[in-house]
Formats: sequence, C-alpha cells, structure tokens
Amino acid sequence: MRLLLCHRDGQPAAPWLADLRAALPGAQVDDWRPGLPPVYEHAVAWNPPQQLFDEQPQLRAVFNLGAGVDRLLALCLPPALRVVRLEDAGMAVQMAEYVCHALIRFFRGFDGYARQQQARQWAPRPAPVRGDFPVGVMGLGALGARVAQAVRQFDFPVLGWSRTPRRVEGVRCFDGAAGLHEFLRGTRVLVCLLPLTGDTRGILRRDTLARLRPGGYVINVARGGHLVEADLRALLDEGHLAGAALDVASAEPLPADSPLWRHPGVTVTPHVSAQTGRREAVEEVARAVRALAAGAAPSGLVERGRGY
Ligand code: NDP
Ligand code: OXD
Repeated sequence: MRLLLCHRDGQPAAPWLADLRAALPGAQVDDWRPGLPPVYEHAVAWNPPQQLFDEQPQLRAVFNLGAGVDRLLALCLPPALRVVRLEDAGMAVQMAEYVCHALIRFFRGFDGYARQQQARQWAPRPAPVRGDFPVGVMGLGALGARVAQAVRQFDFPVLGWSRTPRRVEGVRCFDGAAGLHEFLRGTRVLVCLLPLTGDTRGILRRDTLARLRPGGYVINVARGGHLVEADLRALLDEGHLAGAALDVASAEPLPADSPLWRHPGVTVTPHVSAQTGRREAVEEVARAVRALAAGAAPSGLVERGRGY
C-alpha cells in the first residue's frame, strides 16, 4: 500500500512520516511534492492544495488531519474519493478545557478582578447565580457532546442543538430549524461547535444572536465562517451581548486592523482551542486505513453531500 503525506501548516513532515510508517508497517509512506507519479492509494492531509488531487486522481481515500473538512470539501475532489476525518484525536478534552475556561472567566467576572488588581482594588462583588447563565452548545458531535458534559459538571443548565435528534445526559436537546429559536431563547452563553457547511455558514448573525438572553456571551471555537463579525460587534456595542471568546476568525490570521483585537468585550486566540495530537491522529488514521483495507467503513467517514 502507498500513502502520501501532505501536511500544510508549517510543521516538519519528518515526525509524521516516522509515526505513520511505524503505525502502518509494510506501507510505503512518502511526503507529497509536485510531480509524483499517480501510484498512491491514500493521502493523509491537512490543508492540501488542489494540485495534490489533480495529480493523484486515482486516490481512494483522503484522511483529513483535523475534525473539520470544510476546506478540503471546497476543493475539486474525485467523485468517488472517500473523505475520512479525525474524531476526537485528543481534541475533545482540549475543547472542554477551552470552553469551561472561557465560560467560568465570564461567569465569575475574572477579567474585572484582573483589572481591579491593576488598580490595587480589593472589592468583592456578589456571587453570580449559575441558573442565570444557561449554556447552549450548537453541535452535539464528537466535540460538542464532550463540551456539554464538561459544562454540566459545573452545574450550569445546559442546552444542546443538533441537525438530527440527539440525547446527551443532563442536556436539554433541540434539533433542526424548528428547535433553533427555543434553543437560542433559553441560552445565555452560546458555544458554537458546528461544522462549517452551506447550512451553517453565517448562522451566528444579528437575528440569531439577538434571540439570546440579555447579557449573552458567544464562544466560537468552530469556524470563523459561522459568525458575522460586524453583527457581533454591533450587538456588543448595543449592550445586548456582554462579550465573546473567539478562537477562529473569518480571515485567519486575524488581520492587524481588525477591530476585534481591541474590543474590550472580546478575547481572541489564534485557532488553538483544540490542536491535533500527532500520536492520537496517527492511531486514528492507521485504524481507518486498516478498516478500508478490510472492506469496512471507517469511523470518521464524511458524508460529502451533507458537508460533514
Ligand atoms: P461532528 O461532525 O462530530 O459533529 C457535528 C455536530 O453538528 C453534530 O451534532 C451535527 O448534528 C451538528 N450539525 C451539523 N450540521 C448542522 C445543522 N445544519 N444544524 C444543526 N446541527 C448541525 O463534529 P466535531 O464535533 O468533531 O467538530 C465540530 C467542528 O469543530 C469541526 O467541524 C470544526 O469546524 C471545529 N473544530 C475546531 C477546532 C479549533 O481548534 N477551533 C478544532 C477541531 C474542530 P447531528 O448530530 O444531527 O449530525
Ligand atoms: C480541526 C481544526 O478542524 O483544527 O481539526 O480546526
């Protein structure tokens, strides 16, 4: 079996090649470069260029080294190519950490205490009431379900929203367009963990965010394309929203002149809420490669038509 690695985020390829070769003994694993002969069965890729698929039209599967496949599916892929994504691969626990950190920082007013420390001010404020901060998680997949459960552990009321009906213990679940408004109406802290698809692009916009409870907070850890940034800023400036934690942006890196950098209610991080762990990712890819070789559908197989 021949595999191509095409990892495009500036990381050195050598450790990935070594780990893939160790996990798939007997496979030939090569680093992609333009002009290789079209003899490879599978590609293992993150942000690959169109040229990879133009030159290797015989590929049977591409293993995406991330959970979101929006950029991959935006390319022109061979119709029969199977797309397999990472599920968890160490990312779910990181997402849970990131979201709980952002939520608790907001809920407990820790930014305010940090400012007070700068001013050497010892001034306790009344404890906030957890029940006034229901947390709504959009997307109840591998990451969203884990986040909802982690938030639940802190005794916040938790709501969840998915495309099809889901059950997550301790979470009030809503689904589909019919469930969206009630979900938003019941939510104060909104967490976005949706895949970016034709249905979800721009879903965080004025008419949806305006439905959140007053003093709402937005945590976007999915894709910048979910959020209409100008609408978020307007709702912050109007006081309907109290703040936002944004790990992703419509343009990445976030341009130096973006007003989000300096907005007092906004915290920005550079797309790091959950980073792919090489060891876990290679294990998942190797499992999926073996499943395909055995004629089985691998876990993480993407339904290309629905976009995730
Ligand atoms: P999954 O595919 O496991 O879950 C997606 C969830 O979203 C499912 O519950 C699905 O519903 C729901 N969903 C999809 N479309 C809709 C819709 N139109 N309306 C309502 N719900 C919908 O994805 P993951 O949990 O693995 O990952 C989620 C996203 O997180 C990734 O696509 C990626 O964009 C982002 N991500 C960001 C990272 C970062 O560092 N910032 C790191 C990793 C991922 P159903 O259950 O019915 O299918
Ligand atoms: C992913 C990401 O989708 O890192 O895995 O954004």
